[in-house]
Amino acid sequence: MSKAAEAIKNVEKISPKNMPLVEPLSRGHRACQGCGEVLALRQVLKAVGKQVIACSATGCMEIISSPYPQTAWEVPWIHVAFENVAAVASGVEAGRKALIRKGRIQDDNTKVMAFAGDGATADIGLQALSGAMERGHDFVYVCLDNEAYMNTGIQRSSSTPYGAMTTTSPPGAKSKGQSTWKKNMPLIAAAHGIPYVATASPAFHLDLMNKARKAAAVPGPAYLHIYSPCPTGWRCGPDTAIEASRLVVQTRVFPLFEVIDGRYVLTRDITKPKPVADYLKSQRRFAHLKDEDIEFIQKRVDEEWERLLNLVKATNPEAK
Ligand SMILES: Cc1ncc(C[n+]2csc(CCOP(=O)(O)OP(=O)(O)O)c2C)c(N)n1
Ligand code: SF4
Repeated sequence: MSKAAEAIKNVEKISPKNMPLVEPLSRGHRACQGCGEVLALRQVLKAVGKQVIACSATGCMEIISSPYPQTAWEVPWIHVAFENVAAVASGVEAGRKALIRKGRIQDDNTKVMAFAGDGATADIGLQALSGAMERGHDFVYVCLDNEAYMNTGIQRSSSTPYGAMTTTSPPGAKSKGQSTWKKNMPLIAAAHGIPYVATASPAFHLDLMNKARKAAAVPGPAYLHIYSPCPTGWRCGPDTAIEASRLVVQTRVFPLFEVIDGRYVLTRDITKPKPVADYLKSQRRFAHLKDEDIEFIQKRVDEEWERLLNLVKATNPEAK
């Protein structure tokens, strides 16, 4: 059995019956009403608990949780630059290891975790993240993907989906909105050969929380990529985050899967997918798209799903 699979085997599974009561991210933060990103963050922290040192890149979750002299964090927390959260988490983890080796502190299984938006992860902090994964630091990196640079006013990122309206990808006579396909960060993380990679969505909260627990349990780097609706930036009502989080999975736009020591596992098979149009039509950032644009997106989503199934087949030869 692989090292990650061995560690995951002993993780206590969260169910509605043993839902943790701990709230490492307290009430009273300043996220917008209906923010899906803060909900995802809360779910992760409830699952992992208080034995955490949190490193936060600049972005929405840092701004809304830490208006000095107040804080919503009930665990040790450090705010670092937009571009280097994985490097700082590496330093914290290496420092702890050295102190444990010298007998200066006890090894109490505290987990070092890094939290960052998609802009910090897929664009400006990618180099630091790649380095930390390659060096094999024992930490969990959580990308809270609201699909744009929200904190500074809804600019596109390389994780913004094709066709979406942002302030720097405005639709018009000569533009369909975002002109490139969303960067596949989970597969980029998996290509580093790290022990654990997973995608999650806050509508499937038990799945999300159990993946967070597994990520914290594996020795070495773990990467969690969490779909995080932003009603403010997506121009939607504050009651839309969960519905979007469900539809994105049911339409296969954002598949739920794990990569455990290189082995791809689909954690929710979508045998009867809803049309991608159902997902797109529920959000105003896609309101300008024409039928042919939606057809193009549907075709690409179908292709990406097939590609994922092929990865599952290729890495689970015993299941053939
Ligand atoms: C080097 C650098 N460039 C730009 C900024 C300004 N800045 C702060 S937060 C942010 C956007 C964050 O976007 P993302 O990481 O996607 O997180 P979100 O706010 O969407 O949660 C930007 C551009 C900065 N702090 N540092
Ligand atoms: S701008 Fe979006 S991601 Fe940021 S706090 Fe508001 S709803 Fe959440």
